[in-house]
Amino acid sequence: MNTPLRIWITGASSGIGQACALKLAGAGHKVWAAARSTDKLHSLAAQAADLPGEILPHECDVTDPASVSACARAMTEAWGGMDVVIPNAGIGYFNPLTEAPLEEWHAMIDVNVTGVLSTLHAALPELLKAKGHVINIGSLAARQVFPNSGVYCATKHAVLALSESLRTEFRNDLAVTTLNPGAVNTPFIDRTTNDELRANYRPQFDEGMEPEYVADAVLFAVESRGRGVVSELTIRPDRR
Ligand code: NJP
Repeated sequence: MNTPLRIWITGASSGIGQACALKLAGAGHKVWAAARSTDKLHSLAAQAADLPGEILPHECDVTDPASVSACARAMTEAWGGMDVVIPNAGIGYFNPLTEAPLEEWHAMIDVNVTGVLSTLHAALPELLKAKGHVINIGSLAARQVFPNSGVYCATKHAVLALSESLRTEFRNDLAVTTLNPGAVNTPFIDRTTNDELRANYRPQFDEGMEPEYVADAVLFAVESRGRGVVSELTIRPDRR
C-alpha cells in the first residue's frame, strides 16, 4: 500500500458518499467524512474501526460557505493537508417544470452548484499544494437532459463545466475526474415531493447500480495517481 491519501468527501452520510468513504478507508486511505447528519457520520466512523484506513466525521452544510471552509480548515489542521476532494453532496427533486415549486429549484442550485463551488473554493489551495485530485460527482444528466428533471440536469451540466475548467486551468497541478453514474440504488429519489413521479421512478433506482459499484470506480480513479488520470467516466446499470 502506498502512502494513504487524505480525502474529503461531502454528502458522506448516505448512498454514494457513504459507500465511497468505506471503500476508500478499506483501501487504507484517510477519509474526512462531511454531511449535516452527524449521527449517521458517527455510525459510519464506527463501521470503519476495523478497516486499515480511517474515517473522521465532521458536520458540514454545503449551502453555508462558513461551514464548508471551517470543515476544510479542520481537516487540514488535523492531517496537515488534503490530497483529494469529492464534492458529492447533491439532491434532486423531480417534477415537470410547470409544477415545480421555485424553492425546489433553488435548493438544487444551492446544494449541487453553489455547494460544489464552495467546496472547491475551500479545497483548492491545499489541493494545488499537494498536486491533488478533484473527483466531481456528475451524472448521466450532465450529458443528457431528461424530462421532469430539467433543473437537476442543468446543475449537473454545471458540474461538468466546472470540472473541465479546472482541468484546463490547472493542467499541471491537479487531476480532475468527473464520474457520471446512471441510476444508483440510494435514497436520492425519495426526496421528490411529487408522489406520482416518486413512485414511478423508485423501481428504476431499486434496479440501479449499488453504491459500492460507484465507489469501486472512485477508488480506481483515486489510485490511478502516477499512472494516468481518469478524466470522465460514465457508468450505467447492468442488463436486467
Ligand atoms: O444521494 P443520497 P446519492 N449539506 O440522498 C448530503 C449524484 N447522483 O448518494 O446533509 C451537506 O443517498 C446528504 O447528507 P445530509 C447525486 O446528484 C446520484 O444518490 O446528512 N450535505 C447525503 O449524505 C449526488 O451528487 C444518482 O442530509 C448535504 C447526500 O448529500 C451524489 O450522486 C445518480 C446537503 C445525499 O445522499 C450522491 O447522491 C446520478 C447539504 N446542504 C448522480 N444536502 C443516483 N442515486 O441515482 C444533502 O447520476 N447533503
